[in-house]
Amino acid sequence: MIEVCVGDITRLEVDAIVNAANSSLLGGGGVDGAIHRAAGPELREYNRGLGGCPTGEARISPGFRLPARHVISTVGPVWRGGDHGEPELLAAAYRNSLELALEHGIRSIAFPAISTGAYGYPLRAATRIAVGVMRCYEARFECIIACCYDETTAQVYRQMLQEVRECPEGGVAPG
Ligand code: AR6
Repeated sequence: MIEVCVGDITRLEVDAIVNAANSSLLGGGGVDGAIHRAAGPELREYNRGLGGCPTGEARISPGFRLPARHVISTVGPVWRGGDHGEPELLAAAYRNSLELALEHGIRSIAFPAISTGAYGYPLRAATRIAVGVMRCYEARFECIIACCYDETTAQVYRQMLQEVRECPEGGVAPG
């Protein structure tokens, strides 16, 4: 099941929340800042030992003071016009987060709209990729939540879930 919710991802009681991090994994603005504030300084300390994360990959940490049991940090691409491998890297960020979750027995997981804030990825194009990958993993989780910070983003997700109803060829929906 894929669910769309509107609100603050740091409040969700799920097995894992995903962080739209930067490659340092040491915190930043946006959802990354919110997650580090809510998890406490232990998250930064723990992540220091992970030694960073390249774009498209994912790393796991405990949730510390969060209601979520784990934080999966992934790094989405910075939008540079669309012909610098952005779609593949964004799909990889979602896919690698979900694969890591499966390895750790995670059954419920919530994602923010990765790369669509400070990293500038156009919302509709990013959402098509997010939903495409989520469809491919849907059956292996109890629940995959698209946690949108605003209603506009949630509307785009709801519409995309109607358009992309199953796992697309190659994991990334065309267009
Ligand atoms: N809960 C859910 N979604 C949120 C929250 C929240 N508490 N706060 C913001 N969002 P962004 P990016 C939404 O900029 O584009 C950081 O500095 C936000 O409205 O957080 O991947 C990192 O350190 C938007 O829809 O992430 C990196 O340097 C979405 O989360 C860089 O920003 C993603 O926006 C990553 O940029």
